[in-house]
Amino acid sequence: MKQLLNKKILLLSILLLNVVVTSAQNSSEAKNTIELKHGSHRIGKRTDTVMKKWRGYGLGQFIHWGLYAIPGGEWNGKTYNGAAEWIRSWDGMPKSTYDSLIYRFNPTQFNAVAWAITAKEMGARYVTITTKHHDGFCLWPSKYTKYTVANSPYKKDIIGPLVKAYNAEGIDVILYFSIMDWNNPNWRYDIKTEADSLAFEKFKTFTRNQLIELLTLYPTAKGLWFDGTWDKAWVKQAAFADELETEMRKLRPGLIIGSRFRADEYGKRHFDSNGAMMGDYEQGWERKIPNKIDDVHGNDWDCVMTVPENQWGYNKAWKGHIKTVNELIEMTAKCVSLGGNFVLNFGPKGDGSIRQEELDLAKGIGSWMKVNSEAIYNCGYAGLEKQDWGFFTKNTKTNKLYMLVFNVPLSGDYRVKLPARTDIAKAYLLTTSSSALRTEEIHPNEYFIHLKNEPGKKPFVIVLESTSAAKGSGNVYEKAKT
Ligand code: JFZ
Repeated sequence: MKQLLNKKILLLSILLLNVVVTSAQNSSEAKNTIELKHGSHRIGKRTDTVMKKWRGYGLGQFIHWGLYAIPGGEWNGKTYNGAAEWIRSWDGMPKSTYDSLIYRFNPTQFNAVAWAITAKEMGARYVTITTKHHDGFCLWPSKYTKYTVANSPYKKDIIGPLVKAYNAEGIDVILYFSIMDWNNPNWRYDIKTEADSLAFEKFKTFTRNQLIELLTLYPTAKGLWFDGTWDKAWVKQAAFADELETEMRKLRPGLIIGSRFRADEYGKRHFDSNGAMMGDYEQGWERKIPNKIDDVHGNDWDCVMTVPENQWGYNKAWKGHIKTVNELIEMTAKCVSLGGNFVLNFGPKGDGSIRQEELDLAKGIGSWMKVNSEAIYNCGYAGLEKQDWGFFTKNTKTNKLYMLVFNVPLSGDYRVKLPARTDIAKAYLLTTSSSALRTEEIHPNEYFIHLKNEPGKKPFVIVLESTSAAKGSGNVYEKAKT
């Protein structure tokens, strides 16, 4: 009897162990699970309406604007070879000279409404705006430092009018905020002495005050985009950052915070020591796009992209490859096909105007989006095998399937593999829904869609309507028994 009971207990514990191990693997792909106080606080994706909306944005705009737009990557006739917004870190420009740029900040051409209209016409559904970059200059009149727009010749708030103008166009705003602050005397890269520790405590209070101030002044902001969080001093603040995140979420329920805000108590960033993502979406896709769905580990994510390579702030002399309209549309399609959003960066000039190259790109993307945004907005991963002609997306509300074509096959045959027991009911061009394209079943659940190729200059979309089929169509032979 006792033996039987022991056996039962053993069996039960094996079963339980299995459940624990598989759920840990499913949730975080963790091999070992250790107890964490300041790791991830949520398993799986957020399911609330704010995050669902974020997931469906598809296309966004990033804005990097600050004092660095005035030198635009050049100082005293010399060119800085790094990212324009990092010019203060360059020996070629003395720090005090950089900091005095505040007295030259007077963007007479700045027009918040014009920026918002440009974004709207591009088809962006959210915008991330730098409220304060690493240089510490605040585009809002912060009470907690003198280094703000209020003390520049311009005097006025920039963030408020931008939030208002973008919201008026139906575009949600995310506030970019750099924790690292080169202007604040209490900022430290690391904490090595008692004095460092005292200074950094003050810096933490300052950071908290500014964040609460931003959320209070701009209550419609949907989220915060954190940056400058990689230095040791901040990485050591797991408890403080965790508490601050909780406080901000309490103040603004639904607030969206990416994985780049805080580290866990072992100093692990983005993903905690158990491999679980911290925050609401993965913020590591910077100027790079995942190649396959496994790369995103079931997480929400967005990709932020520059027009030339690694220039966020305004740089007078763009060098190297400049991305084209079609290339940027392809990146948008690729991101959406893998369940992410694509965010294109703009670096307005020191006078507040947007450079012509960026206006042209916005216009070009926008004219494509006007026709094809149905295949981008509220769309995501379609669960189908990737094909050479381009990307599949699927509308999460209507379940409609889209084929976004970037590489036209010379044969005119577009291969599609559907899951078992699904048939194509209808295929048609998004622009001409009334005429169906000819489809041919070539293997069970595998099709060619035939489309006479016309030399086009723009990527285009084929809509697929599928139905579930109880049996095969009977049009193909049985599989060989190998
Ligand atoms: C940061 C900033 O330093 C840069 O100026 C810009 O604002 C950009 C959006 O963010 O740069 C980074 C941050 C993280 C990575 C790369 C560049 N990263 O994780 O690969």
